[in-house]
Amino acid sequence: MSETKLSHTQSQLEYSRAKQLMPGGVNSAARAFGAVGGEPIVFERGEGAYLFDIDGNRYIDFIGSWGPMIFGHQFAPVKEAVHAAVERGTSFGAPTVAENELAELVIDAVPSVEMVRLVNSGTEATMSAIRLSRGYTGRDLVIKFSGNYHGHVDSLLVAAGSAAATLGVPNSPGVTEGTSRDTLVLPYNDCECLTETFKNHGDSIAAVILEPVCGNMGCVIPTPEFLQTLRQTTEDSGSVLIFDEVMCGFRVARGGAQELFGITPDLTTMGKIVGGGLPLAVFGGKREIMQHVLPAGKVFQAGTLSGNPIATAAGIAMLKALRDQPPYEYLEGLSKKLESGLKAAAEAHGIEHCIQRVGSMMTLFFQNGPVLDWESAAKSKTDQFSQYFWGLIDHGVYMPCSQFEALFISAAHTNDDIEYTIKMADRVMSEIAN
Ligand code: KE4
Repeated sequence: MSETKLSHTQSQLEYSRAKQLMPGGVNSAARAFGAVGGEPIVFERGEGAYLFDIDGNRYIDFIGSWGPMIFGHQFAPVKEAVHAAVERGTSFGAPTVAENELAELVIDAVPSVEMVRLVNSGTEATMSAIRLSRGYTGRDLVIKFSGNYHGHVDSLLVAAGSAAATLGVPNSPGVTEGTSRDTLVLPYNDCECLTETFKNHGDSIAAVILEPVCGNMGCVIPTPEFLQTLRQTTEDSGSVLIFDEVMCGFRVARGGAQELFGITPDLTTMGKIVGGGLPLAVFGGKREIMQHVLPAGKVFQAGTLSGNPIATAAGIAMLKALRDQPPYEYLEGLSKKLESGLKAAAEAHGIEHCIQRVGSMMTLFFQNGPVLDWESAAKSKTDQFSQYFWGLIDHGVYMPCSQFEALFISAAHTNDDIEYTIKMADRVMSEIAN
């Protein structure tokens, strides 16, 4: 169901214009509402916990630009830092002090990171981390997990083959057999399959990459045993363990999932929050590995706008705020309240549900759960999710536009916002139930 009672006249006009200019009228597929039907809403501005569309509707925003807005939109320290930086020029293509400052703040926050390289997107970070792992180990194979998304890196746009632990098959036109041949796709949280794969391929595996808290199949949490097995098997075989913390980094804790779970990866990719909403991401980790990146080492990596003055200014302001006024306790209180409120609403109307949450990222699955991997996530009733999504839109609440995403709460959200959201969710759930 994608009809909505709010007026979206201007949005519809702008969106039909956009569809003539850009594929699907968007600059990222995730925004096109493909998973919920209907047409995307066109926004004019964000302020704190709210988004305002071009028809003048206000929404409580639970996407937060897919993660970066942990302090809400127009966070003053970031805004001021960006304005000041613009006065000094937007890009020099040469070293600046700000890059050193941001690098030190990342290293200070994330336990396993001794050295970093700044890039422009999460995709660039994971692509570079994979290349570095292959260059460092001299091996070809990379393991990823079904339901994990690491950006549109050719070698990671790979679906699981027919049986588990088979060589991947391209899951996008344009990705060649050759590119996917070196990628193994395993089920998430499956220790046996992981151990078996290392037994069969161990000394050809360059790296394992995973979301240490998943957001891209909805919020799926690794079991402690899975994390330990990952660390042990990669250590034993000399493979690189890459935590893709582009989404959960600085989100679930200042030091990310690795701080929360006490597991130390070899490399970490970070994005979203670290750039304060500007195009900036990071890959980093053990100095011994990072020293292989050109020009210190031989693994090629470069980028015109990497570490540019505006994005680094935003990132510095963001990481200083996370260090000096950590929002995590406040976020935990609001997130717990939202989780229990949504649970109560679903229970009250007999809707099958399972809520999975780590800190201020969570997913309401329309099924009984538990959701441990892609196979179980895929059992969710996505039609009910679409009804829930559009029903909330009508009440001015903007949830992630897919069952297989996580929602994010920010430090700009208030108790009132959460209570209102729960109330509206209760109304929408009663409509779904009848
Ligand atoms: P970007 O290239 O979009 O900056 O980052 C790719 C990426 C890498 N790793 C993880 C764990 C990610 O979640 C992402 C991007 N996340 C999606 C949301 N599921 C971004 C939204 C979009 O693609 O527009």
